Amino acid sequence: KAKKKSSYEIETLTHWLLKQEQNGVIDSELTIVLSSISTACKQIASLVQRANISNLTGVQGAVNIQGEDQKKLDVISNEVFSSCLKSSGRTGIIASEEEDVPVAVEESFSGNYVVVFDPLDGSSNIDAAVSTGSIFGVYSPNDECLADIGDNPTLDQVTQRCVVGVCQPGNNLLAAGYCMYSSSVIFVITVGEGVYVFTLDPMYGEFVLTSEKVTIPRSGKIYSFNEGNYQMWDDKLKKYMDGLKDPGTSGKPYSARYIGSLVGDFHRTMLYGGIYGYPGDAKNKNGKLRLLYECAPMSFIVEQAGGKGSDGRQRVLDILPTEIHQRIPLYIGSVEEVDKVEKFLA
Ligand code: P6P
Repeated sequence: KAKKKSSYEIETLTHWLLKQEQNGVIDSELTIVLSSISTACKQIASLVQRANISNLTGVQGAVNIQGEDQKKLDVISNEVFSSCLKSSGRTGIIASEEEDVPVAVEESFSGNYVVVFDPLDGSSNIDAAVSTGSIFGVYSPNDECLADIGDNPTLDQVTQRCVVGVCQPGNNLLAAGYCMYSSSVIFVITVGEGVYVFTLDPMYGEFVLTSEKVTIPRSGKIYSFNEGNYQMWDDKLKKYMDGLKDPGTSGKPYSARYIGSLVGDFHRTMLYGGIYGYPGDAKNKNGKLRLLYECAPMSFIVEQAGGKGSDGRQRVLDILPTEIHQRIPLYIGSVEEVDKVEKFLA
C-alpha cells in the first residue's frame, strides 16, 4: 500500500536528487556535482541580496573576455561557482563566462564531469536590485580529451584539449538549470525527465520542491525583445515585430515584457508562455547571448517543458560550438511563437 504523503511532507532538492539517483536517472557522481551547484547558488543568493549592505555593488575595475565591465559580484560569483565545483571532486573541466579559457580541475578524482556556467547573468541589474540569475549545464565527462596528454603537458595543450572537451552540442547535455535571484530564489533543473522548480526557504536554507514537470503554454501573447535595436534588425524581423502590435481580429495586440535579464525573462516566458528573443542585428550578426552556457542550457530546459529554442533557422541543441564564447541569435519559448518568428525569418 503506497505510503500516504502527509501534507507536511516537503521534498527538498537534496531528497529529489537522491531519488533521481535511486531511480538510475543520474549517477552518484552527477548527484554530487548538482548538489554542489545548488550550494553555490545559495551562497550567491545571499551575496546578491546583501550586495548594497556589504558594498558589493559596482564594478570590479576589470573587463572580461566579452569586453564587458566585470562587476564585483561577477568575479565573486565565478569564484563561488568554481570553488564549489572543485570541492565536489567530481568535476573535470569548467567553462565560465567569466573565464577566458576552460579550466581543467586538478581536484577532480572521479566523475570528471564538464560543467559550463554563467555565474551571474544580468549582473548589470544588481545595483538596481532587479532579478539576476546563474545558468549551468553539465556534459558527460570527456576523459579521452585529457587522456595520454603526457606527463608535463603545456598549459596550451591542456587548454586545447579542454576546449574540445567543452565544445559539445546541447543535445549532449545531461543536466541544465538556473537559479533566479528575484523576489524569491528559484532553482530550476532538468536531468532529461521534465522540469522541476524549487523555491529557497530562507528559514532553513533548503530548496523546496514547488512545481514538478512544468510545461510551457503552446502559445502566449507576451514578447520579450530589446526593441531599442529595432532599427538594426533586418526587414523580415521588423515585419514580424510590427505584426505583434497589430490588434488584428482578436482586438488585442501582444504585450511587451523585457527585464534585461535572461533568467527573469525566460522564467516568466516558461510559466506564462510567449517568446524571448535576442536577434542578430546589423552591428552584431550573432546577437549577444552565448551558445554554450546561456542558449544551450535554456533550450534544453524549454524543450523539456514542451517549448522550443531556435537561432532563427535551426534547433539550438543541434548546434556544435566551435569556440567556448561563441554567440548565436536566440528565439525561445512557446512552440507556436517560435514557429511564427521562424516563418517570418525564412
Ligand atoms: P540588452 C544581460 O547582460 C544579458 O546577457 C541577458 O541576461 C539579457 O537578456 C541581455 O543581456 C540584455 O541585453 O542588450 O537588452 O541590455
